[in-house]
Amino acid sequence: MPPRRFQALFALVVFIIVSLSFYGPPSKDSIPTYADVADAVKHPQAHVPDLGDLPAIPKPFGPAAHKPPVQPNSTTTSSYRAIEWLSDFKWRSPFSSVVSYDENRAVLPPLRERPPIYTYYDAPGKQAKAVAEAENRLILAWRRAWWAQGFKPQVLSRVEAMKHPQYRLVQRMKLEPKTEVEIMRWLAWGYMGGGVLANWLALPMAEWENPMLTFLRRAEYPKLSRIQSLNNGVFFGDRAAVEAALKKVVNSELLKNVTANQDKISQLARKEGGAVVNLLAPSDVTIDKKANGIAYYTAETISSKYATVNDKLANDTQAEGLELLASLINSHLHLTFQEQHPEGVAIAKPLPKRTTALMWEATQIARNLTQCPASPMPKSCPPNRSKCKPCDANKSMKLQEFPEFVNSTKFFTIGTVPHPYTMTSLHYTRDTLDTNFLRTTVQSDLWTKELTRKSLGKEKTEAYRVVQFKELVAAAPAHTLWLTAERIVQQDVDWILGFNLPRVASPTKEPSSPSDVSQLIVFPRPGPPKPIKGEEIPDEVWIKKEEIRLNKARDALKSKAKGMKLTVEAVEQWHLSDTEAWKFARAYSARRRMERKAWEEEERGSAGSEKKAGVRST
Ligand SMILES: *[C@@H]1O[C@H](CO)[C@@H](O)[C@H](O)[C@H]1NC(C)=O
Ligand SMILES: *[C@@H]1O[C@H](CO)[C@@H](O)[C@H](O)[C@H]1NC(C)=O
Ligand SMILES: *[C@@H]1O[C@H](CO)[C@@H](O)[C@H](O)[C@H]1NC(C)=O
Ligand SMILES: *[C@@H]1O[C@H](CO)[C@@H](O)[C@H](O)[C@H]1NC(C)=O
Ligand SMILES: *[C@@H]1O[C@H](CO)[C@@H](O)[C@H](O)[C@H]1NC(C)=O
Ligand SMILES: *[C@@H]1O[C@H](CO)[C@@H](O)[C@H](O)[C@H]1NC(C)=O
Ligand SMILES: CC(=O)N[C@H]1CO[C@H](CO)[C@@H](O)[C@@H]1O
Repeated sequence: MPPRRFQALFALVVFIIVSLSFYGPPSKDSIPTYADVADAVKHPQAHVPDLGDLPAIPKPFGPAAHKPPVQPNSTTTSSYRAIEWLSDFKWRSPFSSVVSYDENRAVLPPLRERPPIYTYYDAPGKQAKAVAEAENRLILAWRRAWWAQGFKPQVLSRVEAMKHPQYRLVQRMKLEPKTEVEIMRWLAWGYMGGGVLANWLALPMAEWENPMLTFLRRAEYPKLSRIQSLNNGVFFGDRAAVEAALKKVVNSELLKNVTANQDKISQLARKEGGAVVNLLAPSDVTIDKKANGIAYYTAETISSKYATVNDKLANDTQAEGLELLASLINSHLHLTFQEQHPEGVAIAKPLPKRTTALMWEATQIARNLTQCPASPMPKSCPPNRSKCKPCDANKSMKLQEFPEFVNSTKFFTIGTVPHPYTMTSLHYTRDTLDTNFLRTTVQSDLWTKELTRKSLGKEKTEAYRVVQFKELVAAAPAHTLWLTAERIVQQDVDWILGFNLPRVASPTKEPSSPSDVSQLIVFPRPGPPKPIKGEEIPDEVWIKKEEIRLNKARDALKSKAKGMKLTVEAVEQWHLSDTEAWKFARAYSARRRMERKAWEEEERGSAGSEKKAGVRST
């Protein structure tokens, strides 16, 4: 090793060479003087040049900085550009890139924890295919309704029960089938570690804030409980509570000699709460009284209230009966939604003059949403709300267009968030945009400004508007639905709402049946909404032109050509808030879609998956 002072000298020489080669010959005053060098040689520690503080040396190889680590599953492809997001508590910042350090990455609120809710379905060995499929569709409806209410539904079967340590013991008891299924159900539940256990005919039918649903969403159930008047429809309790109960049941006196106690056991099984609850002491199971949020379609309820369905179920037309039941349940879910929005559906259509084509998809959804649901008994009410207001086709839910967002939860608002390129191109009727045109003519952030003009007032800043918009998109319960203009198919709507939108309508103005033998009654589809006050119904020719322009804008956004990319970038820079709103809405729905897809994948093998219900073939 050369002595210290030589190291310092060597470093100094390297420094000079590096500087020379990157910055050319030095100016006079940056050359070290004789005194500097002599000083450096005398006191080497003080003068070792700190290469880290040099002005950024151009690095010809590799990127200048590392990208911050990316959260798993936070990217998805789209035909425009990758949709990327970061889930973070700082999502209320007006501009995502400040938090995510990435122009394209939107900052979303952390995903809401979904408490699991379980149901038990043990498919009988021999079953007609039509019946099995119909049952799967009912379970699918159950899953969808609970998913929309913020839960993570999971369908259990004997497979989970078999993994419970007590399974063999119970199986050897040779109980009668009904009692055995009830205990198996509990074993499967215990194996999953407690939580909420529901029958697959018990569905949430209430507003998001309903006390029962809110309570269940909190996922804290220290005491084993059942819900009053729901029989064995819904139980909740944590792992310890469920395991303790199971232990007591398995060791109960009556089960010691099943043959001797057959009659007593089957009597207990018929009592309110089911076999397990009645094998326990009354003090072991708390009874919760906040029952009205859950509709339970028991056999007794169906036979007493829904005769049309019951007739079909009772005779050898079971598959048909189950289909009718699925329609009935779907209609009740839809009805509950309609009742929660007494002012009807609002379409937020800022800048209404040239955005009719843009709003097409939103209008389709809004029309189907205001249609009366298809049902075998249109006048019937859900079992937990005997005083509902059935849908009346003569006075169906209101459907209106507004040029701005109306801030009221009495409306359900549907909007379409356009990319600023799309919006600018439509609003200024220009097929191509350039920077010059932007600077001279285009008003920035038109869309967010117009959308919130009334609800937030004129004097608020752009940043404030964007944050309020983000709050709307991410709100729970959501009273709004935001589509993005550039996505053409909207597959997830049913999962967001929790029921199937009507896809069939009566061809005439009167209710009718899809066929002569069908018991189902379908209703006419509401027409498009009246135009906004002061606006005229645009000509077909105009709408056609808008459509063409919309497609051109979609192509422009997809374009890989450099010039086009620069233009799109310039437009985004010009409309910072509109771009942010678009990025946020797009990433929010992409993440929601991904969350659901991942869950569907997990549930693929279980009853009630989209695959088993024949809804989607893959
Ligand atoms: C169960 O009860 C029956 C009838 O009382 C009796 O014959 C049988 O021995 C009992 N079995 C056991 C295992 O105790
Ligand atoms: C089903 O059977 C009941 C009697 O068991 C009968 O009254 C009813 O009309 C039947 N329904 C149908 C659709 O066949
Ligand atoms: C709806 O209106 C039509 C005629 O306009 C009438 O025949 C029908 O009874 C009405 N339906 C209801 C449910 O009031
Ligand atoms: C809607 O109203 C609430 C409460 O009055 C307010 O906090 C929120 O900013 C409003 N949102 C919009 C987008 O106008
Ligand atoms: C709305 O209903 C019509 C038929 O009435 C159907 O063709 C269309 O696919 C439905 N749209 C949605 C989004 O459900
Ligand atoms: C990411 O997605 C894959 C497949 O959908 C899933 O298996 C994995 O658990 C996910 N990772 C996280 C951290 O969510
Ligand atoms: C008002 C009303 O009908 N409430 C019912 C809701 O559902 C439960 C269980 O089915 C009934 O016990 C309530 O009477």
